Amino acid sequence: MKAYLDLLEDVINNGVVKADRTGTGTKAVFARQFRHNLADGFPLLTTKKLHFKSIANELIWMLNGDTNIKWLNENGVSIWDEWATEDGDLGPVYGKQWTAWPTKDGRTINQIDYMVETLKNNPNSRRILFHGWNVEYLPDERKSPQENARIGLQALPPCHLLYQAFVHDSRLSMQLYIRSSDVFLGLPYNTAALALLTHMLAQQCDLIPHEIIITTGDTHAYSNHMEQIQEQLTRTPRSLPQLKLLRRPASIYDYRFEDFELVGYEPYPNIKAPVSV
Ligand code: UFP
Repeated sequence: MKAYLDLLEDVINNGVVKADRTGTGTKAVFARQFRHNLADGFPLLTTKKLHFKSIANELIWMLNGDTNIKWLNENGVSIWDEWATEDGDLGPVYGKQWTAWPTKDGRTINQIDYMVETLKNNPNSRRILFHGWNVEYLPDERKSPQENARIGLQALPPCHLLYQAFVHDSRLSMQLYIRSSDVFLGLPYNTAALALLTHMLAQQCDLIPHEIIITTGDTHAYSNHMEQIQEQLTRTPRSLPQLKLLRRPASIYDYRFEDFELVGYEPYPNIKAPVSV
């Protein structure tokens, strides 16, 4: 994951000082891209320990179209808690747009079904993608996340927006566009989740997982993450773990955390850093 550490250095060295919504302040560069070949291992950072269970369960939750934190909490994931209403609701966030995008005549469209079907039946298509940025449901920025969720808007607008697949020689590559990327806390999660989704889609569609490419828009390091980033840059990456899929579930919606085994994940200790809400 040298590409990731290079990106951290890029943001630190070339970032402009930029105020942001949270009031914390950032150093930011605009528009970056990095790629990783999944044949080289599963891209879970080794230079600090990541909680793979949160990453996997959040992805399973999104694929199931769930937008309430109850199931996440029951499965040991608390990353969405600050944004939910007292009932645990987040409004029509990722999972809703991915699997039940509402239409003007009251139907819903499952973009994940479309993705799987097209990968199986028309892998040369240049239209194999799904999108989370449904402008009708973006939050009203004058309201709190909870107020937005209560009136049927998203508690948070999506950060990872647009997922596109490319198939050649039965090898599946995936590109993800992230409009706003917190390089220290968010990006390692987003990278591992994209890799996991690529493995799952490949398994379901009899393809070989190949490359993942992440393209970021506002690519930033928060001013209160600088020491943590310097610490991380002193660490030499170790060899990446391998991901094993222990079962072939009936569909992309039927994975459980127990279906994944990470072999050889030996990271440095986690580095704590404050989240700007
Ligand atoms: N963020 C990520 N990745 C995510 C996610 C959030 O990096 O998957 F959900 C970060 C980016 C930014 C903040 O620092 O969360 C969102 O704030 P804003 O909506 O103002 O871009």
